[in-house]
Amino acid sequence: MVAYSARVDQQTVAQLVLKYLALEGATTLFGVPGAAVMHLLDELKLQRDTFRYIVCRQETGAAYIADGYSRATGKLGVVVVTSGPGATNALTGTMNAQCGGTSLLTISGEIPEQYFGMGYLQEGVDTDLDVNAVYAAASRYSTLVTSASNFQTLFTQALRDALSRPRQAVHVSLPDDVAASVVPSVQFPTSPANYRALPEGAPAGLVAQSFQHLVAAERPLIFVGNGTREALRGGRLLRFERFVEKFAIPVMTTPDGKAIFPERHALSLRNYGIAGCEWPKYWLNPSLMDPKLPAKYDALLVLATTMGELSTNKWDPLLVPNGPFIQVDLDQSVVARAMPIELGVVAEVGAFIDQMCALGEAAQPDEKAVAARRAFVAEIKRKHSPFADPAKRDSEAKPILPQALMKCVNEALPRDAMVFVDAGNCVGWTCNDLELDPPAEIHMSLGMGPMGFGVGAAIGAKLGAPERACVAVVGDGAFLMHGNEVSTAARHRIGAVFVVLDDDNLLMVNQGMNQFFPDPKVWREYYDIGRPKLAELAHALGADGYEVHSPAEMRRVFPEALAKAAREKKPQVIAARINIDEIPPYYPKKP
Ligand SMILES: Cc1ncc(C[n+]2csc(CCOP(=O)(O)OP(=O)(O)O)c2C)c(N)n1
Repeated sequence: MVAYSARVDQQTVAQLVLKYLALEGATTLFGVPGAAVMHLLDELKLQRDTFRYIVCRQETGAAYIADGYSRATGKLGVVVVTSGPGATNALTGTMNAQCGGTSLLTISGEIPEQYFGMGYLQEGVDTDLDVNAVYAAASRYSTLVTSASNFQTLFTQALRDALSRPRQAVHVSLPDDVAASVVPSVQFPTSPANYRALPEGAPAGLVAQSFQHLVAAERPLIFVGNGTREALRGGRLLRFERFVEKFAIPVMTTPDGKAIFPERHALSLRNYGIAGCEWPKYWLNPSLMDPKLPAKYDALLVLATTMGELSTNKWDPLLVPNGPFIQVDLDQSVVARAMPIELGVVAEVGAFIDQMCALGEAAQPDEKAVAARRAFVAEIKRKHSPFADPAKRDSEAKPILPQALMKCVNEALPRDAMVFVDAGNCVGWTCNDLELDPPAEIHMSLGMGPMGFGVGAAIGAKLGAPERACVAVVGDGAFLMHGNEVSTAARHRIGAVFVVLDDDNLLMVNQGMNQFFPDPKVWREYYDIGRPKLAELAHALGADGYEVHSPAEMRRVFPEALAKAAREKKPQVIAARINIDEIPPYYPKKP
């Protein structure tokens, strides 16, 4: 008989927690310790040959670090924090992981149950704060484990939800006395397959219908979202490339999905949406290329994007084709959420792509149509730069134009680098001015866009993938918000690299307010941040710090920092003084 579980005797709940995490391969945990989680912390210490508990500087940062770790490794990100303020601090990072599609488990300790409601320090159950309710409103699943007897049911539910597809964030509140309680005997699973399963299929009939729509169109387009990232890592990408080449179907991505499809591929229209590439609009509206051509393309296949504001240019009607609009997603709640479609397909996107490629391999394209499409995409690229302002990318001006800074970053990035983008103008500049191909990856968090995400995520990713260069592109304001985690990186010899857009301002908001309520001088002074010395701050936190003022300096310093990060496993912070007058292409150009 096959054993689905084995008997385990005399384990504490804390030991069982770690047994489950070991089963999931989740042996690196992040957080800030505290009293309400002490039995779990003690168990982590006792099992320190197996488990690594990375003590971070603040719990939100810990959750961003766990998020980056999960993105780089594919494993569950785990955050362990104390009750009360520890739990609430971790909330932003946890809800951001939910919104960004990362598997994240936040375990917050809770005070012993016998003291519920009595005014115990940092209680989060029966007083002003209800931690479980707070997390229930901000993540996929939140639970309070009230006894050893319900621990297994509740904890495996958390794992099932966190590691589902799409990936999600969950929370478990664990009172310290429950963590310490001994379970005389339980049946323990032998593999995660004993308590969770993943969706694998795609409905063949609907894939065939989608394929027919696509190949029958004159000007079809595929729109790739961040939800395809895992499916298109590795071998399947090559097959997908052959498919689009055979039928000459151009591919654009969302900003979060940037570079999942190689941006230098002949059929890549790069990223659409916020500060996107210049190319997609000419495909969406061919009459921009030639007034005799139609003002609309005629078929859209959307693969695994939630079609949020920044991915769709606020649901631009231009995105709606004059023909079939097909949306594929595993999460049926986002299919047709904000834009009506013709055909919705609930499917695992990898299976969908496999089946579509198989249909393509067996089919014969209309060679004339294929040649015409190929020529049209090539013409778009010949006539138009992908960048909003290509000359500025080449500028040697001082202070550095952000476009030129991105070019310097681009040129020195190793081919398998991972770039993490924070919230601020770093979004606009990376979206518009970086060009990347797999295996390089660029990660954003544009559902929530919290400041500090990129700082933490680059650290977690570097810990998870030490052989890859992990680079955060971040504003000075966000760096001040969560840059203390550089100290975590220094303490644990994590050589992440931080490129800080040093403009002495909360510039995205300054420029945004000025766009809607023009008053340039006042906004600039209002959101000025007092010229902090970021390179010195970096030194103080245990990193190497650099200040660069020109592209020439950046071309020298950035490769040096990358090399030092790899060689010495020491975080590197480059404060790049940029020109504050440059505005990313967020806003339509004034005529
Ligand atoms: C946690 C959080 N608070 C506030 C905001 C709103 N916000 C978006 S961008 C931005 C300015 C960021 O400043 P900085 O990091 O210096 O980047 P810059 O815009 O100057 O490039 C702010 C305050 C946010 N996204 N996240």
